[in-house]
Parts: sequence; structure tokens; C-alpha cells
Amino acid sequence: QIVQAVVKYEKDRIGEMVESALEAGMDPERIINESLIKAMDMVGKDFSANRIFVPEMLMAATTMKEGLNKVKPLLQASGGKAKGTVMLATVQGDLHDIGKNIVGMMLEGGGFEIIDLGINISSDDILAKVKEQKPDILGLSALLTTTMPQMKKVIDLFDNENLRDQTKVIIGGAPVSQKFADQIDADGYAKDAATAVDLCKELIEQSISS
Ligand code: B1M
Repeated sequence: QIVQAVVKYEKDRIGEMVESALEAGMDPERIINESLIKAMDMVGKDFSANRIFVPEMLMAATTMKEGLNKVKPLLQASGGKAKGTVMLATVQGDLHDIGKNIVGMMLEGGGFEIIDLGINISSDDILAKVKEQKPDILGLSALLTTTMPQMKKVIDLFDNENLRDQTKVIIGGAPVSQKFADQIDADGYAKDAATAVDLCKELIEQSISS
């Protein structure tokens, strides 16, 4: 039902469906992975096949966000000292933020403090924010093949400013891969939100032990 609500853009009904699933004892991460993300994959396929167009894709995204809002409070960590700070941004030219937002929610659930810069953020703005707020990790998201080069731009700026020891850079998003991360010399790549949490924990542990 949740999948159908997203693909049919039932923004007004999805909230109560997610609530019912939660009340019935369904795991929040299962709702995200097996319903909400699955639905967006179906939307992407329909878009590729010209069965739907940008306005419909946007309506599906709005519906999904409504569903995510219901799950979010359950993913947030309760108290305790933060494991570290992760700054997140979708790179310049890219407006996709659903994946980044899920990564942020899961990281919060994993005990990290999140600074979310938002979407379409230029490498210069990212650099300025990193210098100002000194996060342990910077997480960059890109969903378009055309915006992936922006990630390299940020890493080059980091190299020039000698920021690689202060802040590790991880990347993610559907068109991004471990191979691309190696090519641009990122500190890590995560294929999904759960992997991003493990990766951030590993990077923090490494920086404590070195
Ligand atoms: Co766009 N779009 N879109 N879109 N859109 C895609 C990405 C596309 C694959 C659709 C398709 O053709 N099948 C295609 C890209 C093709 C390409 O580059 N190869 C595409 C296109 C072409 C476009 C436009 C150019 C369309 C147009 O205008 N003609 C345009 C570009 C706008 C821009 O950015 N400048 C556009 C616009 C939009 C909307 C605004 C309408 C909307 C976005 C709304 C929003 O995000 N607020 C939208 C949507 C919804 C999609 C699809 C359907 C769904 C994306 C999504 O939210 N997926 C998408 C097709 C698809 O992906 N199947 C598509 C669910 C999300 C949970 O997954 O983001 O992959 P994802 O995140 C995952 C992982 O990738 C990973 O973890 C997440 C959770 O598991 N992850 C990270 C993500 N970031 C991470 C960061 C990390 C670690 C892991 O560390 C930091």
C-alpha cells in the first residue's frame, strides 16, 4: 500500500499508512528500504520509459518525503555524546535530496550530529562551511552523472587547503561507485544509508586510533 501510495502520488494518505505500518510493528528501516525506496525505483523506471515526466516525479518525491517524516522520529538517537559530526550536501547543479536526507536520518539514528547544507551547494560554499564548522566527515551526494565531477572539485579544494586530515570526505548517490571514489581519491564510498553509517563509524575509529 505504501509503494502504491508513492507511485500514485497519494500525499494525503501516505502518512496514515506509514503510521499503521509502524503501529503493526513494522521495522522503520524496512518501511524505508522495502517500501519507500522501492517505490522511487519504480518511479525512476517509469520516467526512463517516458511513462511519467518531471511533474509526476516531483509529486512522487513529495509523497515519499511525507512518508519519511513519519519514520524520522523513530530513527533519531536518544541522548548521549555524539559519535562525531557529519556535514552533508548535495553537490552543485543537483536538486535530488531524498537519498541524502535518508543518509542524514540514519546517521542521526547512529549517534552522529548532522549539519545538512542542503541541495545545489557549490564547492566554494562547501569549503567555507567546512572551514567554519570543522566537521569530522563531509558527505557528498550526487544523483546525476553530470554533477559527479563536482565531487572531485570539492576534493581538489580540500587538497589545496590541506583539509584532508581535519575532515574526511565520503561520497554516495546512485551513479557513484567505489571505482569513482578511488578515482577522485575520496576517503570512502557508501552504496546506501546503512553502509554510510558503518563507514562513518569506521572513519571516526580510525581517526581516534591514529
Ligand atoms: Co531525477 N533523475 N531528475 N528527479 N530522479 C533520476 C536521478 C534519474 C536516474 C531518473 C531516470 O532517468 N531514470 C535521472 C538521472 C540520469 C543520470 O544522470 N544518469 C534523473 C534526471 C534525468 C532528472 C532531471 C534532469 C529531469 C529533467 O529535468 N529532465 C532533473 C534534474 C534536476 C537537477 O537535479 N538539476 C531531475 C529532477 C528530479 C525531481 C526534482 C523531479 C525529483 C527529485 C526530488 C528530490 O529529491 N527532492 C527527481 C527524482 C525523484 C528522481 C528519481 C525518480 C528518484 C531519486 C530518489 O529519490 N531515489 C531518480 C530515479 C531513481 O533513482 N531510480 C531520478 C530514492 C533515494 C532513496 O535513492 O537518492 O539513490 P538515492 O539514495 C540512496 C543511495 O544512492 C545512497 O543512499 C540512499 C539511500 O539508500 N546515497 C548515499 C545517496 N546519497 C548518498 C550519500 C552518501 C552515501 C550514500 O554519503 C554522503
